[in-house]
Amino acid sequence: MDEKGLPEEKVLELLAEFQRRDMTYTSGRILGSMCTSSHPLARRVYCDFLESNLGDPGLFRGTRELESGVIGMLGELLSEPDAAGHIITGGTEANLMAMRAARNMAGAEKPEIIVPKSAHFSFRKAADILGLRLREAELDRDYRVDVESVRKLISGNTVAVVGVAGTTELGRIDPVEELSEICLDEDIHLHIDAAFGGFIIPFLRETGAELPEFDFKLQGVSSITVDPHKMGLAPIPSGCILFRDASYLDAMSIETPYLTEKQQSTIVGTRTGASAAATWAIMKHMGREGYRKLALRVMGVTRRLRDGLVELDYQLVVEPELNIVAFNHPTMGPHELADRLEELGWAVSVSSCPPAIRVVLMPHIMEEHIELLLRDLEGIRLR
Ligand code: 0PR
Repeated sequence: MDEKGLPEEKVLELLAEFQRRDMTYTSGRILGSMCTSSHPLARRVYCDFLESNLGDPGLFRGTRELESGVIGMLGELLSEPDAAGHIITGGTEANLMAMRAARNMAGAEKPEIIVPKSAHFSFRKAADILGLRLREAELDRDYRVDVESVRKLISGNTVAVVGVAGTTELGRIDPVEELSEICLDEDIHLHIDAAFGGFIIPFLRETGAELPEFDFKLQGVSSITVDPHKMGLAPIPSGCILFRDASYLDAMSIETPYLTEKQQSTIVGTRTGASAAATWAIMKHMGREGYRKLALRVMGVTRRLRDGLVELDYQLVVEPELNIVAFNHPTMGPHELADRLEELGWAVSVSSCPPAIRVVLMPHIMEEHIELLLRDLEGIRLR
């Protein structure tokens, strides 16, 4: 640190230089992210609530009510209006909390969790932090978890089974109904990672799309991760963990002797209320109708990309169910294709299972961006 401070103007000037090196969502060039431009209303509210601290909620009673309000709205959306939970930093923290609750409730000697091979890497972190053995279930030909494989991995030490509603790489939805039945029979915590899918599957279903059930309507589901900072249009960080009832939060609550709340179940102590306020604002502003329209729009853009790729003889990994398209060049490997696209200014990501170029059609990707991308992909095909 320098001895003397700089004038504000100078600091801002320096920062602008750094920020110019960042990519922007609005350029339409970020094709592999699950985050997107946040709504101007959400940004404004975020700044307004910057100083609130939900780690000491008795001081910020209004903001605490906003957090409860979001939990209520999301609980209702996911078929359990009395669900309990918190607004936290994102899917990683939500999955960690779910695994912690499941472990504490079960009390197994050598706790194990069963996750699909397609599960997000946050479960590896959770297993490491919580001392859980991670068992990976196989996928079927459609890249959904193979239910028989899950069944075979269940043992007396299993404390949780995880299903994914909207996998990170391909946007697949696991057969949650069958997982729910197994977990009810075996009395095992079933956690659904709908970090990505939670803000789009329910709305697509409302428009008549034939997508499977994945939420608390299925009695075996104990907890759900859903991230407002993905398809919910909330600013980063905003994740949400929902439990069927408050007993799961009690199972991991710690006494907090001198704070305004006497028990705390979140991992983080001092934590911003800005995320909860901004998420509340955007959900109130969008309403179900707004999210339905958004879901239909991104699926339209997804279809345009899918059709264009097929016309150009690129190979789709699977028919997209949600707004993620994974594909391959008929001869060139995905890493080489990713490099070519990068040279042309596109930031794509490469999936691992199977290796393919993966494009997430987030709300910042417009039809015109896809037309440009397809033109570049055509150029690559002709070379
Ligand atoms: N669960 C699922 C199904 C996810 O896809 C993700 C993140 C998480 C949990 C973890 O969420 P947080 O990252 O909020 O903790 N999926 C993306 C991924 O890891 C996140 C992402 C977002 C990656 C933007 C890149 C990027 O530019 O691929």
